[in-house]
Amino acid sequence: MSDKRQRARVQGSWAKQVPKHSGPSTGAVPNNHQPKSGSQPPAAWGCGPQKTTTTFEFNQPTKAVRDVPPEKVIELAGDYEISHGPSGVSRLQLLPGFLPPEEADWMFSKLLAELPWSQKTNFRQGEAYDEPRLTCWYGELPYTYAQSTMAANTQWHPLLLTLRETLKQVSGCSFNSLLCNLYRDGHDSIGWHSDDEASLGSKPTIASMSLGDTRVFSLRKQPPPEENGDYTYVERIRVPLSHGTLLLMSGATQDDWQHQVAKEYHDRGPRINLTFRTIYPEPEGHRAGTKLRFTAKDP
Ligand SMILES: O=C(O)CCC(=O)C(=O)O
Repeated sequence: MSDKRQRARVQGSWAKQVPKHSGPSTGAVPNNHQPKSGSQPPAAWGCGPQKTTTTFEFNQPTKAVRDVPPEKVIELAGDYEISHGPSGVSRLQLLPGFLPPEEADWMFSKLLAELPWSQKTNFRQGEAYDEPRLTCWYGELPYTYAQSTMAANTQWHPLLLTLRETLKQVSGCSFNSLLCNLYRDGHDSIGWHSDDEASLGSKPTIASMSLGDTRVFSLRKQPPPEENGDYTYVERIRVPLSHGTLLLMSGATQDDWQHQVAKEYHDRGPRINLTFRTIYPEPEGHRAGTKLRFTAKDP
């Protein structure tokens, strides 16, 4: 029987619906207990109390309400101290238009056509997966990350040697190696990580040159230990990297932040990213590709 008919039958007429009380929005729960009365017959008999009382109990929220910090955007040329912490100052330097457009166009098409691009297979918990991008490596030493090694390659493309020299003037760093990434379209990506392998040394400076379509370079702060690896409330920064832009990461950036280039679900053209680094021989007695924080703790 419908609620309306039930009320009509009980009350002998179309009864007014008991108004719903609106309680406080947080921490309040309805308490619809009927008053306990031994002497009153139940309402269903048509002669008991007709009114249903809705009361609310206020339960103090057990956890403080926390706001997710709004994502910051860095898109103008400048030096940015993105955090100060026990590991030191984390720094970004952004130089959009570092290469003039014609030079960037020319370099992009040469490198796209002439570098030895290939797809690397990495490992996670023993499972192999193909990287969702193409890469190539230059340096006198091999480079191991994600449990897979890129062999030493001293056959530098002449254009890359010229660029390396220019970057030395700007950054003061003598980079001895280079990881090149080719994102073929918006579906290619690189997941959250830090460039913090022991072979890159402590507080590395990394010079990252972008050519081709713009992609968003995102950073998220490492959560404090009490968050148990939960990144929900950490600070986030997005940096759009356009054709010809140079980004320098230095100080504690690799200790205190992670970065990624996420997949995009609208059309993106190809993009080349060149990350110049300084690489050192793997510390003695350590497995290649070990993260610095694990190496530092070991005896
Ligand atoms: O493509 C980029 O801008 C980032 C590349 C990167 O994170 C890396 O090579 O470690």
